[in-house]
Amino acid sequence: MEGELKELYNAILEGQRDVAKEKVEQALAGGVNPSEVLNAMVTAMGEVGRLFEEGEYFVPEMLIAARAMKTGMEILKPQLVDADIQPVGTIVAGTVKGDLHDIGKNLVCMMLEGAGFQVVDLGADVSPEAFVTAVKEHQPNFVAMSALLTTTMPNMQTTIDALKEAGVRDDVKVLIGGAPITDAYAEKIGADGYAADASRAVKVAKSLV
Ligand code: B1M
Repeated sequence: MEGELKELYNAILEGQRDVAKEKVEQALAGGVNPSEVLNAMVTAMGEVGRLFEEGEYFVPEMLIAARAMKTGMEILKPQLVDADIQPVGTIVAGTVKGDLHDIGKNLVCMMLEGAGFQVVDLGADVSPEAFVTAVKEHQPNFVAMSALLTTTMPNMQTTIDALKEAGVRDDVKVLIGGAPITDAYAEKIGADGYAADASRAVKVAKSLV
C-alpha cells in the first residue's frame, strides 16, 4: 500500500476522520478503484481489531477509528454501489427489546461494516417482531443481537423463538453479544455464535458466513 491509500490507512488507524474523508476523496478523484479504497480501510480496521485484542487499543480508540471509517464509507458507498461490489454478507442488527444500551452494538455494527458486511441497524429496544419483519425484508445471512441487561437477555431467546415461529430461523445465523452474555448462554438459547467484543464479532461472523 502506498501514497493516498497508505495515508488513508493511517488516518483510520489514528481515528482522524477529517483526514480519512479527504484521503478517500483524493483517491477517488485520482482514479483509484473504489474496491482498493475499501480494502485500505478494511485492512486498517483489521489492524485496529488486532491492536484492541492485544490490549494496545481500548474502546475509545476503537470507536474513533470506526467513526473515521464510517466517514470514509459515506463517501465511498455510492461509488461501491456503482461498481457493484458485493458485500461479504448482510446482517440485521439490534439491541433487544427493553434495552436502550446501544454504544457496544453501534461499535459492533461499525466493525462489521468495516469488514465489508452490509449492516441493517434496527437500533435499540428492538422487538422480536421487528427482527422477524427485517429478516423477511432483507433476507440477511445474520441476525446480530446485543443485550446489556440481565433482565433483557431473555429477549434474545424470545427473538429466536419468534424467528422459528415465522419459519425463518434456519435462513439465518444468530450472533449474540453484550456484557452479561456468555458462550454457555449462547449455546443454551440455540444461538450460532457469541462474541465478547466487536473485534471478535467480526471474526465469528466471518467464520460463519
Ligand atoms: Co446502563 N447498565 N442502565 N446505561 N450502563 C449497565 C449495563 C450496568 C452494568 C451498570 C451497572 O450497574 N454497573 C447495569 C446492568 C446491570 C445488570 O443488568 N446486571 C445497567 C443498568 C442497571 C441500567 C439501568 C436499568 C439503570 C436505571 O435506569 N436504573 C438503565 C436501563 C435502561 C434500559 O436499557 N432500559 C440504564 C441506562 C443506561 C444509560 C441510558 C444511562 C446508558 C446507555 C446509553 C447508550 O447506550 N446509548 C448506560 C450506560 C452507558 C451503561 C454502562 C455504564 C456502559 C455501557 C457501555 O456503553 N459500555 C454499563 C456499565 C458497564 O458496562 N460497565 C451499564 C461500552 C460498550 C463499548 O461496551 O456495551 O459492553 P458494551 O459492548 C461491548 C461488548 O459487550 C460487545 O462488544 C462491545 C464492544 O467491545 N458486544 C457485542 C456488545 N454487543 C454485542 C453484540 C455482538 C457481539 C459483541 O454480537 C451481535
